[in-house]
Amino acid sequence: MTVRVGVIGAGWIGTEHIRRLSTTVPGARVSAVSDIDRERASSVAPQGAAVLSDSRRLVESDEVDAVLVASWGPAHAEQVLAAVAAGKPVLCEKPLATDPADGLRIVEAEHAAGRRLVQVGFMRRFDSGYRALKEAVDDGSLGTPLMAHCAHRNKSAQSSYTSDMAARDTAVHEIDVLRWLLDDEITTVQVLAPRSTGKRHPHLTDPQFMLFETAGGVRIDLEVFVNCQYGYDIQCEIVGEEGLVRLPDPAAPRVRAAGRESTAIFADFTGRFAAAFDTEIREWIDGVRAGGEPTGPSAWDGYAATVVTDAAVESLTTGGAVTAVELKPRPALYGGAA
Ligand code: ISE
Repeated sequence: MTVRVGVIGAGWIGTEHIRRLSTTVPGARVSAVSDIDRERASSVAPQGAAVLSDSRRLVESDEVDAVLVASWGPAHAEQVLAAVAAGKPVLCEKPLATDPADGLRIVEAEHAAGRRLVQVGFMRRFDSGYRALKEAVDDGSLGTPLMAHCAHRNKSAQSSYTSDMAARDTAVHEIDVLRWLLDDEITTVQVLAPRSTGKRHPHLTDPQFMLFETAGGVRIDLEVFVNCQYGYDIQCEIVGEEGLVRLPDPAAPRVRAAGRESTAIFADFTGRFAAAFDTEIREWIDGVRAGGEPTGPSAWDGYAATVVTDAAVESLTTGGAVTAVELKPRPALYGGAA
């Protein structure tokens, strides 16, 4: 069976996923593309794919078996809810929702449907390095995890990047991947602002230093620095009672020339996580073809990440810690007791 995928959103990530689905992921093809800018949708749609400006018509089309949401973040929740209502598997680029209440509506819609249909595009869970960290944490070789030390560094941020995006658009990846690595929920958040870099746009607080604590007592520190200048650099170290595991830097050749040795550093996430995106989309399609429920990040993970990023923005705004990050009871559909 070839999965006919409808892609909502013809921006950069939507175009990238259209390329993946059309060239590198077996068992899928793009049967429809929608964008509010119909011309943009038409410019990236594969030959033979329907071109629409109305995402709801795409979701309801008989030519669409599964939906990939890659539109503007605030539009995600309604588009995901439409896919759930249509009973169609949906992969939604982060964020699942820009408001925790909308994330909860999606959780409740899946709960009512009695099955998972939603997967959220936290692609780091598909990165080979993070999967190796998960194995080391799960096999007990570190002992009980105690701390995590992380850094999320971007080379530079555009003028449209705002201080709250450090949590909502950037740190959200660590928030999800650490919940997954530790199998734990984040209950406390504090955001501190070191001296700002002179390399930032004036409106931006950059870098930001984020401190988290989990329900199980693990302490996490995360440096978010989106104007680091030297490259795209992601670091993660989990420290346990008996050992630690560190995210490997991507393999890169060591060049010796002119009396120096150097290795290249990726410029942005598109190169650093290209393989993770490929794996994420390939495994999603494999799951849809098998007729099973999605196994990647769930609507609950998307909801939880939105609650925590809201708390981080609140802490940045007030300057204080948010010590009671509260989630609704986790439904059984997502491994909870509710
Ligand atoms: C971007 O949206 C991403 O998702 C990248 O992974 C992250 O590194 C970057 O800071 C975000 O703006």
